[in-house]
Amino acid sequence: MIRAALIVTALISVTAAPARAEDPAWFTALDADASGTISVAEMHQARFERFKRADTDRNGSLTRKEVGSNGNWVKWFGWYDTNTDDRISMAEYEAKGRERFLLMDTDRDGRVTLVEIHNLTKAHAQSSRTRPTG
Ligand SMILES: [Ca+2]
Ligand SMILES: [Ca+2]
Ligand SMILES: [Ca+2]
Repeated sequence: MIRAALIVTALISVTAAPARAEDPAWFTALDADASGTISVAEMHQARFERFKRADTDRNGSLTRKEVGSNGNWVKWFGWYDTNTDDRISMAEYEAKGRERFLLMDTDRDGRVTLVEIHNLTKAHAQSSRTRPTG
């Protein structure tokens, strides 16, 4: 679970623009209906569009060449590519997206709020400070 929190925090930090801490730009960008929560559908839509933009040859998978110099993709390429065939398929991308959403949706109501993200970040900060063994 600590490892999961680490992944989420790392993903948040690479996605996040240096906006106001209480209202990050990436959150408002994802929150299409400005409800203050991100639903699975909103998350899915945003992620799908990002994938489509990167998939320049439109074959439904991303190669290292396609992700090119995009730092976030390059950094997380191996994490997304679960079957290590050196390409990220839509299915792999979706699976990781769901995994990430579930990690952030701590009360499992199908929506991610800023409070949940803040609690997660705080929990991570605390676990780093106390340096648990194992
Ligand atoms: Ca492609
Ligand atoms: Ca793959
Ligand atoms: Ca929730």
